Amino acid sequence: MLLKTTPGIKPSEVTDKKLYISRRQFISGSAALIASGLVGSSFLGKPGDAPQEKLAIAKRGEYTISESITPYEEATGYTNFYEFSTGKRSVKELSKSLRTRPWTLSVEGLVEKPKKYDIEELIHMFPLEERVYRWRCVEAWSMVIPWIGFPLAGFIKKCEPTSKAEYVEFTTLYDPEQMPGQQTKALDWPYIEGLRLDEAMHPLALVAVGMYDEMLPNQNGAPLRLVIPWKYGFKSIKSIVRVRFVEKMPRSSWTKKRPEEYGFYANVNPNVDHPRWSQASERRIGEEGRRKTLMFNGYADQAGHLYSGMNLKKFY
Ligand SMILES: Nc1nc2c(c(=O)[nH]1)N[C@H]1C(S)=C(S)[C@@H](COP(=O)(O)O)O[C@H]1N2
Ligand SMILES: [Mo]
Repeated sequence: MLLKTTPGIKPSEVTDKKLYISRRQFISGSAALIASGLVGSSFLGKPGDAPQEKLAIAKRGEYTISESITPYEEATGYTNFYEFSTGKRSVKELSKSLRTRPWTLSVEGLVEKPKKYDIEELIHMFPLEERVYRWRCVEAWSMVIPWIGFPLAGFIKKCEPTSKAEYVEFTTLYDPEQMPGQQTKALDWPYIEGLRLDEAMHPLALVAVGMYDEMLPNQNGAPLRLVIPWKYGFKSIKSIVRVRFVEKMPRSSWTKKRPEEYGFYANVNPNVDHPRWSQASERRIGEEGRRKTLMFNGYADQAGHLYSGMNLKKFY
């Protein structure tokens, strides 16, 4: 049932990585940074062009796929983060000044172990693995991104949800001074997302703290965000400050905004059109033409069983 493990890195990926590393070395003027592990936080959350700190990765995750990786510049330059802007190419610049240290993640609700976690504690709590995942936005573009993080399931186990907990709700930082998009009515703030507890416990669900060997850049959701690869991108909430275990299905920001367009489940599904466009195909960023969208974004063998017996046209 598991995805095939990639035995090595493809030559195309190696080229991409070398390219961006040498570019970054050039910017920083320091090769030492490249060699540094998970130490020293002087660069973290620092505004300006400070390069991202490298992350020490414990292992390559078993769920990694072997498709060509999207160029770093696209994955970090074409981002959705409405707290900063609805313009995908504007977020990178506008999010530079977001302070990601100190950062606290609060665990609340139906759990035996409610707790406020400091981000440093969280990052060091589990071995970090790299997982190359297909990434699909509801707007019909896709990427392939090497995320770095730890399984959400392991973290949830630590929280010890009670038997009453059916769903997990996630909340993004609310700070309109730092996040100018929150001064607009683009969405109902703060950004909220949710998962059924069994979805959240699925081994593919990742808490990402990095990508492409580095700490997460602000525009991609620093210091920690979800990555749920079988769902549309909007389920993968960025810059999380609160995890709450609840009995009832959380009302996410997107389902509040347009319930007829964005459902709670948001599983990638080529057979269910978005009211304003088809979901049958996608544009892979960096490629010519379009490709057919795969059921559950290609993760049907792994995650499909979570929805057996459900009408996926009704529960979109
Ligand atoms: N807090 C927050 N999380 C968010 C968003 C957002 O606007 N705010 N956008 C979502 C959408 S629509 C997508 S496609 C992905 C994009 O992630 P990426 O920019 O890292 O590729 O983040 C999701 N998480
Ligand atoms: Mo999206």
